[in-house]
Amino acid sequence: MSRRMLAALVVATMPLLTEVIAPAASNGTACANLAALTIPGVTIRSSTAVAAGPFTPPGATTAMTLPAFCRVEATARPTSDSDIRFEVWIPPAEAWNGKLEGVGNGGYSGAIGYPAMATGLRRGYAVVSTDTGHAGDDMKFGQGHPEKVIDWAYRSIHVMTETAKLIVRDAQGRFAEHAYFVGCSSGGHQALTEAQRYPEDYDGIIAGDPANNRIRQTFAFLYSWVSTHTPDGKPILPAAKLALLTKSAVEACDALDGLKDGIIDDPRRCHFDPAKLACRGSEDASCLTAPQVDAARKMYEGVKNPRTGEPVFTGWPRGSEGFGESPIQSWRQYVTDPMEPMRVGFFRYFLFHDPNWDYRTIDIDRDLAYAEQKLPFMAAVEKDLSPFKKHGGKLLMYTGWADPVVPPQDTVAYYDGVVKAMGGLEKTRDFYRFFLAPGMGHCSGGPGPSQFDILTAMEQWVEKGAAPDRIIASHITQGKVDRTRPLCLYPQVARWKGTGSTDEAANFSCVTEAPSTPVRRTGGNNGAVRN
Ligand SMILES: [Ca+2]
Repeated sequence: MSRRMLAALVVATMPLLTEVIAPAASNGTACANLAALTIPGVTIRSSTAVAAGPFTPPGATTAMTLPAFCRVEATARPTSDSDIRFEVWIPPAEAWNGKLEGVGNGGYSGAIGYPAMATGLRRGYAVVSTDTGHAGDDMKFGQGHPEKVIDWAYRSIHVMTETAKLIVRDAQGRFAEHAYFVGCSSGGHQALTEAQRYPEDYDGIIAGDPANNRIRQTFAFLYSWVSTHTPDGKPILPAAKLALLTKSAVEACDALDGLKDGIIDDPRRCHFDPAKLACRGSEDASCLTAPQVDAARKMYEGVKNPRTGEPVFTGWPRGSEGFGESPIQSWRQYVTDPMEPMRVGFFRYFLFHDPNWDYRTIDIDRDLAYAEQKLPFMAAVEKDLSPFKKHGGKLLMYTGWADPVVPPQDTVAYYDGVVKAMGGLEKTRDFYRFFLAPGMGHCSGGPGPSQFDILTAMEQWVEKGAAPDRIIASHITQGKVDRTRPLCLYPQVARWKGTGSTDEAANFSCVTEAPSTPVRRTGGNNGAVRN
């Protein structure tokens, strides 16, 4: 149902509320009275004015400090099996920036994204987030509930967005002037889904490290797990060997970009072979056994169709193996640590409807074809974005070159595919711009600068017509900025100008071709040589 049709229904069913009950500061409806709002298929469970100060969201143990807002809890049931919970937080009229922000989720998370909502609210946005139609990260929710799988895959974000627009309109007495969606990981998948399926939902969409090629990515998780575990399920590559791989890959490839700064600028140019680390005698901390070499090679190479040899999904980039202490900063969290292949529930509960399905029985040729036929909506890979462009929408995408969860090569391939479908780079950049972050992990962290304000870039683009050519990113250690760099408009890359600190963004240019810059040694992240 279109926004106009829904709006007409709301107006028709409650002509008095919006006209008569108006708080002093606006022509909108007082917070408590929003509970009486009637929207087809939606139940408003509560609407409460929350005073400025500490607020502890459901499921959290610590309070966050928030400005005053109107908290609306609602449930949408677009199908009889749907139970899509979402919250809309609305600033008071005088604090509202006139805009709506939808925030994305992570993983198969059945949880409202309160921290992201808080960030938006503090900027003056009305914000909305959903649990995507189920509670918890366990994929069992899909067993026998195909409609809930659809709610997770694309419907919940669309429904929360349409409904939030109406709730905000009622609260403020007018529609938001602009709507933005911001998400990373699964949130990046949701972002691209919105651009592909619902081109009118948002004026600006930010897709970070998007896990949009979801079906093939899930097959890659399974293949990678099998490749990195013994037949009885023991991990072949311990954490220390993952760190050794990163250290060795960076040593081998750091200077390829002309600057020895601890970052592999573009891992596609890095062909470090783990066989270089093969143990000559017995295994020790500085070498890899033959099975470890083989496992690492398979991780880099990616999945191929066993029958045709065609690539199914790219491998993971060199530099992503183990660059940090936490499991998400390495292959551990999604590949080597789990007791079974990550997201094996996709096969058990969504695809084969068999909780006992054994991953050892997979036939990638046969089962991939089946999955893409049965669950095509699980992936957001449509490359013709003409409807979104025609609507005037703007799309900003970013990803980390050292992402150990969603391989950046696949994100690049998607963007290149869109460029082809849309008739070239210029016709794509008009509405869709891509920024790669060298040395950044999955959505954040890593040796490269990974903190940047892309929402401001989006606001400038949508509201002022200023399309971003570069985005300044910071690397922060213990709260202190120790390096800044520009993230360049793809396919441009950042190159040091040859003078000044290599830790300051101003000393870098965004260039299309890498010039033959002399190699400069800086001794890691913190020990840069300054001119
Ligand atoms: Ca480098």
